[in-house]
Amino acid sequence: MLETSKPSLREQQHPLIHQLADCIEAVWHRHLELSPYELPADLGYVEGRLEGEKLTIENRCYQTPQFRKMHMELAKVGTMLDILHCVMFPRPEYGLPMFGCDIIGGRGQISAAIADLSPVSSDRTLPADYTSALKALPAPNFSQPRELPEWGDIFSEFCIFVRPGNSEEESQFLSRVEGFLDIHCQRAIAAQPLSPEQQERNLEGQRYYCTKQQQNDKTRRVLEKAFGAEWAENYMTTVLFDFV
Ligand code: BLA
Repeated sequence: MLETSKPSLREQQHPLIHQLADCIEAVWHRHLELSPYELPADLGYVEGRLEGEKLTIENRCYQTPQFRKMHMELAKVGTMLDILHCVMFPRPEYGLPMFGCDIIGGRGQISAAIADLSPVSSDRTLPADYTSALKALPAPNFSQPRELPEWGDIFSEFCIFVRPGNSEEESQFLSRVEGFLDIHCQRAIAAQPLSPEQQERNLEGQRYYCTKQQQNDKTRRVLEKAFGAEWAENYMTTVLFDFV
């Protein structure tokens, strides 16, 4: 019998989401030694209903010697909502920032595209080699920047949060995220383990980052409406933004 594998959700999503999902995986495979990461039981692939439409969530998750968890999630609610969510959680042994990206679209238009390398050090600044590499990327030029929410103090000066105005801006977003990922993976491979005291401070920084992200009411509301408050709380604290 012919083995047919289920087509990935990205085939049905906005082209920017599809391209970025492919790009993230390509960069990960290019630079890193990936092993599987098991998500909590039953949370790899999830279906629910939201306002009469089917909500589908598809998760991919890996780990490497440098990252304890690299998570990419694709979600789709009928034709209403298309989502890509991605976070790379570094192992605390290394002084690496958090890569995070979220793209939200609906009815053919992206309303929010955000990406950052967010510091976790106690002075809340990025390592100097990150800063210089990020400054060397082409300067971003977007016509519709968006304002960060109150909890957004976790993001760096390099964070981009925009509504892409046209296909040129969509490509620009894609290139910039690829730039972030290349810089991040190259530095991760070269990273050296830190002292136990510094490791503890990195963990503090990761906890702060996750606690703030858990305050994103827009994410919570979508999950609550489809799956209920308890499920949403569990998903946000064990799959999206867990910490140790
Ligand atoms: C915004 N996130 C949003 C929005 C929705 C979601 C519906 C509002 C879009 C808009 O205002 O146009 C929903 N995002 C989700 C859902 C999931 C998700 C349901 O990931 C998962 C299933 N969010 C992240 C990460 C970052 C992030 C990693 O998950 C950043 C690195 C940021 N999302 C983020 C920010 C906003 C947002 C800053 C805007 C919040 C606001 O304006 O209040």
